[in-house]
Amino acid sequence: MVSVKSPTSHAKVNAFVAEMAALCEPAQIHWCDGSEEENTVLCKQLVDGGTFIPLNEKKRPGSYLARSHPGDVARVENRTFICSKDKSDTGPTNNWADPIEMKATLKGLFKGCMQGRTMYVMPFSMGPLGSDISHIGIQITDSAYAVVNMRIMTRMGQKVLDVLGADGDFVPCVHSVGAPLKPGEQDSVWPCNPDKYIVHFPEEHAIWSYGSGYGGNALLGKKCFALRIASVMAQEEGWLAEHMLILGLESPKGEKTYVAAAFPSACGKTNLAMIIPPKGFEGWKAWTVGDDIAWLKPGADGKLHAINPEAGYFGVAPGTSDKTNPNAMQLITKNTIFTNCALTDDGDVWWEGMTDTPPEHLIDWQGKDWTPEAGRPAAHPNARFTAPATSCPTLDPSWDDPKGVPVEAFIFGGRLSHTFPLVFQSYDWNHGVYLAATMGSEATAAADNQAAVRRDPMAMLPFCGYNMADYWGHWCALGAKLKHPPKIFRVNWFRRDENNKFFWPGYGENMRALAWIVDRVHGRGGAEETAFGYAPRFEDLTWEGLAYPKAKFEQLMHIDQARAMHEIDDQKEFLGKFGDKMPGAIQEQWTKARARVEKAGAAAA
Ligand code: SAT
Ligand code: MN
Repeated sequence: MVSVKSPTSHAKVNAFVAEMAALCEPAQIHWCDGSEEENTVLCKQLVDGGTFIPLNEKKRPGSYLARSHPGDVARVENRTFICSKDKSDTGPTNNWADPIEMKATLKGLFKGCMQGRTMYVMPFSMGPLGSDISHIGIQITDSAYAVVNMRIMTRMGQKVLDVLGADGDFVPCVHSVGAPLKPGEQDSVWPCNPDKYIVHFPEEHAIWSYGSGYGGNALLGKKCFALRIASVMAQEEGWLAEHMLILGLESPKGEKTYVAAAFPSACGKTNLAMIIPPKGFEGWKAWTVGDDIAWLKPGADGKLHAINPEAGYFGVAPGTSDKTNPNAMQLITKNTIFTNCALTDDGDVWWEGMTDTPPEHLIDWQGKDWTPEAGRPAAHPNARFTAPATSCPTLDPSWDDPKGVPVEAFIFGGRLSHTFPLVFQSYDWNHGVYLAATMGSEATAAADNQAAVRRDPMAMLPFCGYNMADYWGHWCALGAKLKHPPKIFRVNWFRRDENNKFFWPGYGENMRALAWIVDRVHGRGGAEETAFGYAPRFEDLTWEGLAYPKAKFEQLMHIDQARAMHEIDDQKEFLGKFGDKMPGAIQEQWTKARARVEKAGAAAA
């Protein structure tokens, strides 16, 4: 092994790197400085090795396309483990393994796993450098692809070591694609291993990931650190690590209100993070702080202050277009890494939904010729773009502020055809926690029957690093301590009418619900009490610029007693999984919610 001089005097960092080098046996070690020059060298190396295809410099300057191994295209939830000492601390919604046994398994897998490869050492900051809300990680990896992606997604390099100093805290993150090279062996374009392990040690605050080079499996700052390990740190230290976008809404008068919102996948989270106010909202501005993750800490002012721990967007490409999200389309015009998108004949990328008519010829995500008659998607459904936040046209001026931004509302939603109105507000904090704990999306887009709701509490189901019931308890406890807790709302953009058509146009028009939320936050918006919460009447929303009949709005907001009762009784099965870990406050909220629906039914009868 070629040893290089460490650029830090941090003894624990140096010991960690030495220990990993001894275990993984790389051919060489490279400490990432995060510089432009380093990035240029790594990208060239990825091009030379066939992992990166440079895109047309005129159409997508500074951009590349990568195609992964067909067996390595997404996060692997069934190979994701939370290894707490006590199994009950992992809870019924996570995979548990004994930490001592798992460490032994991993040490076996990692022994010699970087032979013939470079071990990169990446110091990275989740959040603005030096912010009280930020935290630092050190990722070891044998993937240059992971390095160039992490350089976009985090603040990475020497500047982080400078902040860390000689004894700062860091989360050790160990990653290998699990494909050692024999002397003289030709590397593959996307090295990986069929055996995959994404492992978290919550008590140690450590992450080990083996076998995958894709997305959250390899960019360990994202879901592994910023959600699973950070949620544990947040419980220990009294803050929140959430799967939320952060959006700043500025009125024509210059009043700025920040909201944070959590949705399960396929609910248009990136679109909402980059929303364009519709007709009738002239003078309003929507600012993006983050599209995926929020860290929120209580401030001296009694409010929650949020940062986006990331510095880039790792977004789903299919479905993104000038119609659905023009801001995202602008975000990815340059300096973007595309993964598993299709390649056009003129060296650009394409994916399903980008244009109404597909190009006549493409090279698909597996490198094969493709025509519209092919009968298979040209881009993988989980094809991604990695783009720097600084390219986002709606980037909030405070996105990099170490103090974060004050969050005044939490918004939770799902994709639900029936039962749930467009928007309503919880009666209080704990009621809001209950509404978030029981949220979810329909397992299938059902036409008329009452489809099963796949519960995804706070959209954290695969991302909470400890027992979900303890997490709800933490939410309740934190809210009680805040002088000015955010108000909590539920939204549903996806309700369908009796013809199975969406009731609500969605996209930019969602601004009408957001504006009501802003009004409620500032104590202005009108509302009525319903079985679910405070809900807007027709006259409480702004209708300028949209012809939406009052009768239709009333249907959109209607709570059907039988459906509501079915929903509440259905929640019992999910909540029951947590046994006596279940916080009494949530149990109580469920009982109250059921009583409200019962009472509304009796009043209507
Ligand atoms: O691959 S990521 O984990 O970064 C994105 C996702 O699957 O949610
Ligand atoms: Mn996400």
